Amino acid sequence: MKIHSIAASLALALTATLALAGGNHAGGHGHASDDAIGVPGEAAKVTRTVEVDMTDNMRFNPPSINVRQGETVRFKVRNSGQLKHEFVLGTEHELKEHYQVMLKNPEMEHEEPNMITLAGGKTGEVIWHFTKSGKVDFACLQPGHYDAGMKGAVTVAKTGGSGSHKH
Ligand SMILES: [Cu+2]
Repeated sequence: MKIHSIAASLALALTATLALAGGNHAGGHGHASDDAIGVPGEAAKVTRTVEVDMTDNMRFNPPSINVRQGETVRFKVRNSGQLKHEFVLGTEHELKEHYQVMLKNPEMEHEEPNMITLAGGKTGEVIWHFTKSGKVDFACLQPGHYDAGMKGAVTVAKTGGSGSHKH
């Protein structure tokens, strides 16, 4: 619900997007477009493990990750800094919206299958099934971190590509 009131206050910037989203948001909490980035994955179906490091330099290492459509990826996320960081998968639009909510509610604790929040020195994981080709963004939504450039992207290659093979 908070996401919606924030969205309303950003109406000028978001008008176009909200219009596109139509009535989809009715009972939601930002979940309407989950399948735009894929769906939560099952541990038993993991096809690839990717290690992601989060640092107090406000960076993800690596900042760009390549997977293939249909893969279930285990992101082994490590916070090698001392500050709290998080790894959140989403569309750029969702991430920006969520970040605005976090700025206004810095104490907000949130937990969803598409994210992991870690205190300094901790590790955790997110298992995600990439169902569509394209780009899936990720970011740290802790106040100030996203603005400082703590973001990256997963490029999801189309499987069974028609003629776009490169060797
Ligand atoms: Cu961070």
